[in-house]
Amino acid sequence: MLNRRNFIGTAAVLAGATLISGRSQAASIPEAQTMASPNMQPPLFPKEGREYQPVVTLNGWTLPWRMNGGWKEFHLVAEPVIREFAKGMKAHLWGYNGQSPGPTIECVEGDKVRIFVTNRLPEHTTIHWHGILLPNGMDGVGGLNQPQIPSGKTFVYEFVMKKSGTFMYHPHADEMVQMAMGMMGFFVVHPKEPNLYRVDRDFVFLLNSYDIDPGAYVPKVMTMLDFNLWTFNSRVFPGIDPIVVRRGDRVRIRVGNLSMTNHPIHMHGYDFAVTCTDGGWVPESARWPETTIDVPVGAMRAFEFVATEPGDWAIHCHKAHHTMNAMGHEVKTFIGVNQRDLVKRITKQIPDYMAMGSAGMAEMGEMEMPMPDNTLPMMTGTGPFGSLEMGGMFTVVKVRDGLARNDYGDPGWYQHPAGTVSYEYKGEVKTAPPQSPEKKSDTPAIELNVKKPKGHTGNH
Ligand SMILES: [Cu+2]
Repeated sequence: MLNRRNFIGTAAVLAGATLISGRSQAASIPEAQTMASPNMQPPLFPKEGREYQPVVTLNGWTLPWRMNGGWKEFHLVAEPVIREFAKGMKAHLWGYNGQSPGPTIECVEGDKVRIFVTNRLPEHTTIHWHGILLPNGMDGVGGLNQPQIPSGKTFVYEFVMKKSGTFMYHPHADEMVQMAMGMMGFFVVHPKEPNLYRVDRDFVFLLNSYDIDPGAYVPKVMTMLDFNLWTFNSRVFPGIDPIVVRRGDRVRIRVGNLSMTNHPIHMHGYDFAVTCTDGGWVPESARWPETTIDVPVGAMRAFEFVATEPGDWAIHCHKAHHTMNAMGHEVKTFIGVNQRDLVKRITKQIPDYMAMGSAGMAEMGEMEMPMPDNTLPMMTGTGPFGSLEMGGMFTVVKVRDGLARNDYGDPGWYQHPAGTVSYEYKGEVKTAPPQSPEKKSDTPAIELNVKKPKGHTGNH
């Protein structure tokens, strides 16, 4: 008998059948793909479905998919991974499909997407699809929208891409631990109309930070502020891929921040327009110019420019500590201190003691010190003119003439045209005597008319 309750139930099932028909198709699962290399993989051009210019993930890759009865099917595997941060240092992280961050997921506005998530972590997890408009039960907050995915189980997420844009994915289960361990990825949805917002080169990377003691392999998950490794896609300079651009190309760079502090990302050589946030595309009339874009915590910012100026242009976080690798923040500042006498006395007690930083710390960029296994120098990297004295969130936008379309291979260092590099002045250097307000000058000195109160002692 069809009572009201049954009827509503049947209707709901029928409605579900037209919109989300998954269950029987979801009985077969695409084989999970994994990536063994931390190197940038070529963009994944779609073999079927709507056409788009695929993104390139710095030191990353894009998750392959298959079509199944009108659904684009992906298979993510949450699992422990070993990620190389740069040559000489590996970290034991949690990630997806062999790497951390996980592979970039790409699809098209209007696509019906089915994502299988297999949990191979030692504890439960979920995935939240940051910024994507979807049914509440697909939002991935463990305990609120779904039960957590237990170890060894696979859950299925199904939703229709309502809009194009730049989104992210990460767990919403034991979040503090799982995100500190590196679980995150990019989710790019291309516009249905392939020429809308089209660019020639489209780069993505995530900002994250880790606290890994020199010689250790596992990040300290309780750290809230004092991280020692600041990463683009869980890589540090000089391990980060250059952003290789053909001169004249229109370029988009999408930067997501799933770390615990903001990162002002500064690019040299250009001004750029901010064109997209994780909330959507910025209307053309509302785009604004910047040379630094602050990427807030839990947000994405995309910017675009036309690569008219050839060269090797730095791109980096503008917080100076974020372009350093592992260091102790307890190191004392010795600038201007003559440490010679001090060193004599200390070496009596500690023979290996080394005085550091009397004239700044640039010398550390070149110093070859014995280091514990599995760590990186605080500042490192060599360019065509010597030590770069950088680490962490730093890489180079390499704009070159004559690259092939979609060629992202490193072209080497920029060859400067003759007479275009800063050079040493060989003449005599003179210094004018310091100006002082007591001296009569053309411009009258401003008099400060401050009356001292009676009995004022000068100190409070
Ligand atoms: Cu930063």
